[in-house]
Amino acid sequence: MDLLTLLTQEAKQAGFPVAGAVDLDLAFLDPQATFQAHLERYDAWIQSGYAGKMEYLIRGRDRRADPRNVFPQAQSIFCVALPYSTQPAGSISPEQGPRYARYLQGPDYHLEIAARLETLMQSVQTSWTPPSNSRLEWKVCVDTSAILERTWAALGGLGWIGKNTLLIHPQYGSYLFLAEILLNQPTGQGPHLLPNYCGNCTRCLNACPTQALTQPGVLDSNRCISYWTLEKRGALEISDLQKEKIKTWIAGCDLCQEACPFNQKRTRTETEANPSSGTTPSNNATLLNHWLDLLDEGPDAYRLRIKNSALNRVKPAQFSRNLAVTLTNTLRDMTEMPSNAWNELILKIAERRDRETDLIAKQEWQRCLAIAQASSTNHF
Ligand code: B12
Ligand code: SF4
Ligand code: SF4
Repeated sequence: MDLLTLLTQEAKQAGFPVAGAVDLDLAFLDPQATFQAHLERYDAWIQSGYAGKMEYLIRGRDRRADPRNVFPQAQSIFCVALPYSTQPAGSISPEQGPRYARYLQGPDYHLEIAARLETLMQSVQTSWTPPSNSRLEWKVCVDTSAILERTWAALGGLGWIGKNTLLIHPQYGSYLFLAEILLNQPTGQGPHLLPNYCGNCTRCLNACPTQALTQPGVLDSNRCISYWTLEKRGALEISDLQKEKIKTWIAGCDLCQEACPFNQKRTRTETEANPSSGTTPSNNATLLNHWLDLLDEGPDAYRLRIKNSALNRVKPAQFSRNLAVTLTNTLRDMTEMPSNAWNELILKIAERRDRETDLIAKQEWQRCLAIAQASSTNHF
């Protein structure tokens, strides 16, 4: 069996229903120059300042320009996609608690996917004989390597890049994790793009509350809720009006994906066929979703809670800041709350502000307290 067929078969068995490969020299010599066009887009994006404070994207530019700068022996790249749960995470009711991005459900995907791909490669190594005088070598990348993951996935035929900038598979939609195996062997496969099925649709652009999608396929991170809540450390450096747009998204944002018809299609298929999803579904113990429980939680308890979750990217002070902002955003809507519940909430917010040691988060708690006091008086 040839290497690509074996890899694809093993990937399916390991739970990756979508996979494909590209040889690097075929991609670089492609007369359509698709890879070069993607790289130009990347450079233009960085030049526009759309990376915000994500300096690692600027630092890693040259590694992104050629995967051989990440793994010198690389001759091909095998790309996989793992669908994650389409079920909303956290609390759907703003009065009750915050929302989390869907991808945060279940264990940390970086570790889980890397472990699965390493096991897959051990199995491939035992059953595939490389050409004489060579041995199979590889490097597994999951999100954190300086690789243009969506570009390679698109070149490998896993999906197209939508107007929301995400890789979309016609059947699985965009609720997907992407990962790659850099291989020191060729697969014989050149770039093979899927058609772009976005057509005249602009639902994602319309659904984005902050106009972060400045034009189809271009995202300004400085305006993106996902960037603010997951990546931006310290002060948010945005206006109060922009803070209000965060609503109850405490970590990540799925609005430009919820709007996408290709994700709704998958949700429907799942309800009909109920196939097992790629990762473990919602776990409320990890994605704590009640305002009062969250108000009581200290930094150590937070660290323990998110230890095995991808939420560990969000540090305790950052999470505390996000909690203050999202709770503030719901206070004016808590019209039905009885006066004793308001008193309890205000007391807890004041205690949280007093306990907070991070200055930025403390400022957000002070703002939260002031708005809680004002909102409670309006209701009585
Ligand atoms: C930085 C980053 C972010 C930033 C910036 C997002 C962005 N759109 O670039 C922020 C923090 C905002 C973010 C948010 C999210 N992210 Co993110 N992020 C990344 C990361 C680390 C790098 C992305 C990057 O290089 N951006 C640079 C810009 C220039 O990329 P771009 O606009 O998409 O354009 C590139 C290509 O898509 C292509 N291209 C796009 N359109 C077109 C059109 C044409 C004509 C051409 C020729 C080329 C082209 O050219 C560019 C060069 O590669 C990747 C992992 C990785 N190593 O790649 C994950 C990754 C993109 N993120 C992911 C996820 C899940 C998310 C969120 C959904 C999380 C959430 N729920 O909050 C959101 C989605 C927001 C959104 N609409 O993009 C997944 C996406 C999976 C998928 N189906 O595509 C990735 C791949 C991680 C992973 N391994 O699974 N993310
Ligand atoms: S993740 Fe949210 S804020 Fe960012 S582009 Fe999508 S809808 Fe807009
Ligand atoms: S919402 Fe419409 S335009 Fe946006 S990515 Fe999905 S299909 Fe494309």
